[in-house]
Formats: sequence, C-alpha cells, structure tokens
Amino acid sequence: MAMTSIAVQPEFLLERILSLEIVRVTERAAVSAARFCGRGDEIGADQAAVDAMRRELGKLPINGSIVIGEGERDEAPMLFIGEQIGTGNGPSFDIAVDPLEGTTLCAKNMPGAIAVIAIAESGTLLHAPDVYMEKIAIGPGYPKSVVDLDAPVAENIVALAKAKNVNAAQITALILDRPRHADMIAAVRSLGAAVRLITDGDIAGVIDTVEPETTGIDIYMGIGGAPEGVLAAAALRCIGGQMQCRLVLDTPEKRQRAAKMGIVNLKQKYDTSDLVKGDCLFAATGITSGSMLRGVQFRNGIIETETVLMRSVTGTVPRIRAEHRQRDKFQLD
Ligand code: VTB
Repeated sequence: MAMTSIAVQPEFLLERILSLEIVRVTERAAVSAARFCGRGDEIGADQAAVDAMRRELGKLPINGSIVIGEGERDEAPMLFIGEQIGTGNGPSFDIAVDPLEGTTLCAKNMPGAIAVIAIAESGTLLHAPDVYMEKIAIGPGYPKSVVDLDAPVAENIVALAKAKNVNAAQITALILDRPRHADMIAAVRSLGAAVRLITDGDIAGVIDTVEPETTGIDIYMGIGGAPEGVLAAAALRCIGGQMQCRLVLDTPEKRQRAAKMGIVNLKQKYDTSDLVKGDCLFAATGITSGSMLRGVQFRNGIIETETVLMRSVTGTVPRIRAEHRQRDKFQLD
C-alpha cells in the first residue's frame, strides 16, 4: 500500500494512518502472548509476542527504527535496538516496543500484562540502554516540578499533598515491590500515606497517576526499567502528567553502553519532553485483565481484545474493544 495513495495530508500521517495500524500491532502481540497466560512459560510467552509484533511491524509502510526494543543487538535476535523495521517505503519513525510488558504476570496469569508500542517522529525518542531508571511521576494539573526526583521521599509526598490540597495521609504512592525500595516505602508510610505495591508493570503504574480519581494513585516512584520509562513517557506526552527520570549507570560497562547510544551526560535528569521530544502515538493492548485494560478473551471462536490508543497531537484516547472472527490472521498454531 503506497502512502501517497491515501488522501491524508503529510502532517496528519502519524496520527491518522498509523494510529489504526499500531493497534493491529499490539493486538497481534497480545493475542499471541495470551495463549501462554498461566502456563508458567515466560520465554515462550515473550517469544510469541515478539514474533507477532515483529511480523505486523514489518508490514507497516514506514522506515522504522527500533529505539527501545528487546535488548541490544547482541542479545536479541528480533526487535533489537537499532533494527530497521517496516517496508522501508515511507516516512521515518522511531519506535519503542515492549511486546510483553509483565512477562511474569502473563506466565502466572496475574493482572496487568500488556503489549505496548510507541511511535514518534524520527530522532525524538531517547535511545536508552536496557538498564534501570529512577523514576517519579504524577498526574496533570500540578505546578511544574512540584515533586523532584532528587528531593527526599517525604518532602515529595508533603509537597504533592499540599498542591492537591489534602493531608499527606490521603496520598497513595505506587511502588514496585522490590527490596531496593524498602526505605522509600517506609518513608511514605511514616507520613501516614499509603503505598500500593505492584510486582511488575510500571508502564501502567506511571499511567495510573494520570487519573487518580479512578485509580486511587497519586504518585509513582522508584527504580524500574529504562525501556519502560521511555514508553511511559510517551503515554504521558499524550495524556498529560509529569515525569522525571535518570538512568542508573552504576558500572563502567553500563556507562559504556549508554555512551555508545549517544548519551553524553550520564547523570542527566530527564523529564517527559527529554524522553520523547516530539509528537507520538502510544498503544497498549491488554493480555491479562488489569486496572487499565481487559485481557484477551478466547470464546466461541471469537477473540476479544481491548486496546488503548493515545495521540499527543490531539490528546484523544480511543479505547478499541475488538471482536476478531478471523482467527487465521493471528497465525496461532
Ligand atoms: C519494571 C516493571 C517491568 O521490570 O520495569 C521491572 O515495570 C524492573 O526490573 O514489568 P526488575 O524486575 O529487575 O525489578 C519488569 O518487572 C519487567 O521485567
């Protein structure tokens, strides 16, 4: 399909055409991974999601470059950082993917596994190595920098409560349940504030801060994966909210990898617009049902998916619940 045959002005290409295309990409990955839900096979689930996503991405009429993927070239055969993707016939885009965010959630059939993608103008996504990242995120409507990645935890909670016009005890922080966060969790609780712990899935965790009335989450804090950080930033770029991050480059080897990817200031504190510098699209399809998305349902020959799509240009967030009757298109065995 030649892009020129479609009557859309070039400036709307990203938004109008690719938005539906990327829904298909995450749907396919989610359905393929969903067949592994609860089977205890993390590797099989991930491979299925990667294969399906790679197959669909290959059909897109773009010059895509994987900026956030399955890993660095030497460790990932598919969707590795730097891989060129798409038909090669069309506009250039940076692509960030996490075909199966929450591999363990899927293998154990626990809530919140999702298939995720973000597409942005070429050269606008941070090329982050697959290392840890310190993160702090809050929803929209607060003054800029009301919380700060480098401020003490208690100070951030108190500042956020003040800006929200509530007591610190009414704040809920979402934190990955890891030993490395023990002090952070204690600091939040020492103010009487609540912590909601998650075992995995901090892309959804960051997104949860955008609608505190619905999710009950005011702030996300802690150390998670850098790839997940860039993907979460793409979502916030579309739907609002603030995020600050810093790569954790605690060994010479990691610093070298970061430098190789063009990161000059290894201690840089990034905000959303440093991680995603231009317009972007973000899509996520549920694999297992979670707070954000319903998981894939297989019933009576119909496969049901739910996808959330976000566009930075308009801030529009369609939710697409699809009933798929043509099972063949998923190439399931
Ligand atoms: C988080 C979480 C992911 O990795 O980024 C986490 O969002 C960080 O790594 O779902 P550790 O598990 O090593 O703490 C995931 O759990 C994916 O593996």
